[in-house]
This record gives sequence, structure tokens and C-alpha cells, in this order.
Amino acid sequence: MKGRVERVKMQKISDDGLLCIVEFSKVPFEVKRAYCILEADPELPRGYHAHRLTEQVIFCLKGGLRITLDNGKGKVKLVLNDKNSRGVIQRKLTWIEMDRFQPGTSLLVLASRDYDPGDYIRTYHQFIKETKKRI
Ligand code: T46
Repeated sequence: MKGRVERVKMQKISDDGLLCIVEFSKVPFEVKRAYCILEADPELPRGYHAHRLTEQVIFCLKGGLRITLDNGKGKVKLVLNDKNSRGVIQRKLTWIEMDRFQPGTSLLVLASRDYDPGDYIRTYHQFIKETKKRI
């Protein structure tokens, strides 16, 4: 899926601190939920799942990490850090792995649906099975 990573701009304004702004009109889905991952443990990779229906955009507010996105046909690995002002979109049925967290890494995630554990595909085998069904 190289070259097909979609991004959303986060505006950053330096004043006494740093003001970070996302206009929801720039997000290509309706935002229903926002959550933050603050001070992610550098020793603990996260993700290792896909969503059946939820779409997300992930912004790095502080620090940095590596993200691997996999749509079942190909993978892309990218570095997301607080120098990037554009968040990464994770479309539905896209496997995500997040690792190489810098100390203190903090993320903002905007999601298209409310939290639903049933929306998660937790094994890579099941993910491949469901991506094949989609065709
Ligand atoms: C993702 C990555 C980037 C809730 O109750 N509501 C929520 O909205 C979320 C996101 C989580 N939770 C509960 C469920 C678990 O008991 O918080 C606990 C940790 O969630 P999870 O193991 O899913 O955390 P991550 O960091 O592996 O994944 C999260 C998101 O769940 C996931 O959608 O893409 O961050």
C-alpha cells in the first residue's frame, strides 16, 4: 500500500506553548470519538489489530513512533513524530502495528465510531480471512 497513506493536517501555532488544531471538516469521515495515548511505554508495542468498520486518524503530539499499516495486499512502514504536522489515516480493515515509541510519546486519535470491542480483529489470520471476503 506504499504511496497510499492518507493524511490529515494538524495546524501548529507556537505561542507561549504549542497550539495544535484539527478542523474536523478536513477529516474524511464523521468524528464520533477522540482518545489520547499519553506517555506510551517505549517497551510496549501497541495495536496488532484491525477494525472491521472504524476509521481513525492518528496524530503524534509529542515524541515519535513507527507505524506499520497493512491492507492485506501490502504494507507500509512510516515514522510519525511531533515534527509531522499531518496525522495518518487508518482505514477500516487495515492492520496496524505501533512500535519504537520514543520516551514520552503522546498521541491523539480521532475515530469514526464509538468504542466497540466487537469491531476489533485481533489475529492476523482472521484479518486476512476478512480482507479476502471483502473482494
Ligand atoms: C487503536 C490504537 C491506536 C475503551 O474502553 N474505549 C476506547 O475508546 C478505547 C480506545 C479503549 N478502551 C479500553 C479497552 C481496553 O480495556 O481501553 C483498554 C485499552 O485498549 P486497547 O487495548 O485497544 O489499546 P491499544 O493502545 O492497543 O489500541 C488503541 C485503540 O483501541 C485502537 O483502536 O487503533 O489505540
